[in-house]
Amino acid sequence: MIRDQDVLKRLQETVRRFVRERLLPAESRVENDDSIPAELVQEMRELGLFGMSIPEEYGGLGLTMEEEVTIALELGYTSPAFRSVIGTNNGIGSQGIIVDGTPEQRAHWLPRMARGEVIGSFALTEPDVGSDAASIKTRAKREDDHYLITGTKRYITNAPSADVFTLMARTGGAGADGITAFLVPSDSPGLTLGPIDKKMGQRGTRTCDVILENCRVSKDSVIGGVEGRGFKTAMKVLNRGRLHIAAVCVGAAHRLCDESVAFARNRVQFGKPIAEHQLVQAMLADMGTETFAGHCIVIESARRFDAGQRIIQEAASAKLFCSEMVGRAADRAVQIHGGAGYMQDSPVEHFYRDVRLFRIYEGTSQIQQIIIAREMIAD
Ligand code: COS
Repeated sequence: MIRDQDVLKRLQETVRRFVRERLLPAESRVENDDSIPAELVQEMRELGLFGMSIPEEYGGLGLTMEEEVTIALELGYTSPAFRSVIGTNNGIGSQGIIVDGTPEQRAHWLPRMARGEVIGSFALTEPDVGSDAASIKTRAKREDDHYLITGTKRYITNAPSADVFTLMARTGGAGADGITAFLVPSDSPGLTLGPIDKKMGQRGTRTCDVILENCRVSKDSVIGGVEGRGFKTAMKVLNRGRLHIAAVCVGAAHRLCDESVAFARNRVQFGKPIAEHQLVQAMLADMGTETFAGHCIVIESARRFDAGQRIIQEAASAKLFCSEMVGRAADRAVQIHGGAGYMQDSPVEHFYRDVRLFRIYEGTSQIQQIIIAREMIAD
């Protein structure tokens, strides 16, 4: 649902200009420095990008899902690391509080998250627990008016800069019902961070372990104030997150198309631009068609989300299709660029590595397939 076409169009144009004029020129700097320049983070704050999906009553832009994916499509056009800076505050780092938090938790955290003064992060994955999210081992033990949490969380996006974690820990027995979602401030006693991970791509995005040793948090830090609801909170957060990631994938595929067309029009082989060779045209056509298909699946799924429909299958389908699709687009883009595409100064080289993660995080392609099939069979 788009509430006001003109307002959204203005926001979209502003973000598009920001991406093309400010972020694109900084891509190689981010690759080399493995960090996002502070002045660009500040500009993102000023544009309100940290609070896109946070309700207006808490100082955010309160975008609907269709509006949010429209902006995510724009942000996806550049290095994914830029989107990651604001990604957790809009998605997995804030949505748990928005969908299941108490009024006090919302009032305490959301306004500062919306302004980008506080960074939220999401801690579900563990050294031995990835896809099988219901089997997490981190334990939270209640003692008087507080909990003591012990365990390790792994590959946690934005953990090095996070102020608060939406963190899943076991308060009950085995399985999904024994899991509780906590809001754990990063300065809680007993919480430390591991060294920053060295990754294949997405340079500029920081991930690391979050280590909890009898980490003490108040009893009021249970999201929604009720134990045993953490798994469902996590799943609801991921449904929305998967749609957002799908939009980012389509944005990246769009960029790969544009780079490939521009290169193919200029690169001359056998006496004419390679864009005039039919085998190159076939690759361009496949990229263009699949990008368009991804765009359609994202917009339609977002509309269904805004209409209040159950979109578990749609979100998984969008994530599956778009993350696999952008992988194929990146592969073709490198192929069209030939040797130049294999060089680090080519824009498509880092995308080739960056987009690989989309098929893994927020649920692997295989997990999305399981979710889709289960929904189809249950229907
Ligand atoms: N949305 C809303 N509710 C959901 C849900 C979803 N996407 N998926 C599961 N649930 C609910 C179920 O309806 C069930 O509720 P009831 O007990 O009321 O019936 C409950 O949660 C338990 O679900 P289920 O029995 O399906 O749990 P499983 O252990 O079989 O696991 C999968 C389900 C595989 C779908 C889940 O573990 C998953 O998504 N794994 C991937 C995790 C992931 O994305 N990790 C990436 C790291 S986070 S960046």
